[in-house]
Amino acid sequence: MERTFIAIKPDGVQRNLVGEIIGRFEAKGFTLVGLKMLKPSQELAETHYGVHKERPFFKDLVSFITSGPLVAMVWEGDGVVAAGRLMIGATNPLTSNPGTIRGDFGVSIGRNIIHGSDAVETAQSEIALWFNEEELVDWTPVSTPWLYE
Ligand code: DAT
Ligand code: MG
Repeated sequence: MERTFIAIKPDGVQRNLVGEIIGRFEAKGFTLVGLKMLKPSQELAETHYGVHKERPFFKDLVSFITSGPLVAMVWEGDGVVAAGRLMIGATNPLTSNPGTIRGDFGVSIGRNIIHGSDAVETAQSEIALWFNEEELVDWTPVSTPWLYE
């Protein structure tokens, strides 16, 4: 089964969107296999956003993401990486479709509530960066035969 890394950023936590966001992934039919709240270190944030190191917004992005607690999660399911990105919406909340998390709850690109891995390979490296193997739980929800034929 595919897995993706999802993080509710400090703005999503401060705006009390944790339950709403977890509820959307649960209702969709994905399985939560890892969950923790943490205030990420500078090093973790810089590694996570390493691909954006040369971008002008990098410094602000890292200081924002380390500014408060975030909720780090691993979700599992068929096609969860791409579907998670669809549920999250476009990077700029002003152009994210209504019905997406960013489209429904955000107005600013630097406060876009949530992160989701952009590809299966990225998901694997982000999960390994944020979680230890023993923090991830293998389990099969009783709803599985009602979600998958
Ligand atoms: P996404 O989070 O949709 O994968 P990304 O990987 O291009 O988007 O960028 C990572 C984060 O960096 C994004 O969620 C918000 C911030 N960001 C991206 N482009 C930005 C910009 N032009 N100005 C300010 N922040 C930006
Ligand atoms: Mg990205």
